[in-house]
Amino acid sequence: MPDQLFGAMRQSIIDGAPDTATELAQQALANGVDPLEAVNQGFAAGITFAGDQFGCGQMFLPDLLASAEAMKAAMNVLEPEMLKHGSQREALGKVVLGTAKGDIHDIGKNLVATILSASGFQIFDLGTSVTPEQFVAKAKEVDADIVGVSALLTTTMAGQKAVIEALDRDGLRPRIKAIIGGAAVTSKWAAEIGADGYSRNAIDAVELAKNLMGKVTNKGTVPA
Ligand code: B12
Repeated sequence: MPDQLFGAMRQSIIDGAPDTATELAQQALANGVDPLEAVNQGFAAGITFAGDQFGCGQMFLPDLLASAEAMKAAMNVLEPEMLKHGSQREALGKVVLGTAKGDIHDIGKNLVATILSASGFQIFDLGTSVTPEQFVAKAKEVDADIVGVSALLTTTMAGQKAVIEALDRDGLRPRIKAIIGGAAVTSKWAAEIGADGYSRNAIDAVELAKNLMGKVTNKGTVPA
């Protein structure tokens, strides 16, 4: 039964059918399916397939937009449920999140925000196309522990580097840790730009953030 449901979820995204995606997400919750599993095994598989089709010219932008709309519709049902499942309410740390300048992809970044929040982090989400100056200003304003920058385009990955450089310029690192992610990003790129961490998905982002917090419990005394 879940396999069939996951298959239908995947297809609803490929078809760009938000109403069906909404119904399937609701059905999953009613049947006790873990919302994260519904995303990973169902809906995200659909958006990845659509992206691959787009990448090789088999799908055009309006269809990809329709797929993204369907994905958003499913996430609107599932994300509040993931937040409810978050048992830990003690604040583990403050995370400023956003998508790099020039980049409007936010589905993955929103998922990271939801899972981190459900795991006990306080999230300050700056949205999409965020400049390095905006990241720095928010990090200072809220006394952030971690700044996370998402980038889905090879052209906007440079924005991740710019945020790290801006944090360094203001002397905010190493106290504030910079983490990056997004489909185009690799651990090699993370190392190259001196990021404090990288993760391939939202679940690993939680481990990453927790590990980094372990290292920064005594603010200001962490060696470079
Ligand atoms: C959906 C989508 C869109 C939607 C975005 C809707 C939205 N609100 O986000 C729309 C249709 C608007 C769109 C537009 C464009 N897109 Co687009 N899009 C995608 C697609 C299909 C899926 C992305 C997605 O949501 N994945 C699902 C989520 C759950 O996964 P994720 O984003 O990877 O996030 C996970 C991890 O990466 C990680 N993560 C993400 N962020 C962060 C941050 C931190 C700090 C951490 C730790 C972890 C982390 O955790 C997340 C959750 O597990 C990808 C293909 C792909 N395979 O990625 C193309 C893709 C990224 N797009 C692409 C392109 C080219 C474009 C356009 C330029 C197309 C155009 N000609 O206009 C525009 C860009 C506009 C802009 N300026 O940003 C290319 C990029 C090529 C490249 N290498 O540069 C891709 C790869 C498609 C392709 N195969 O060609 N797109």
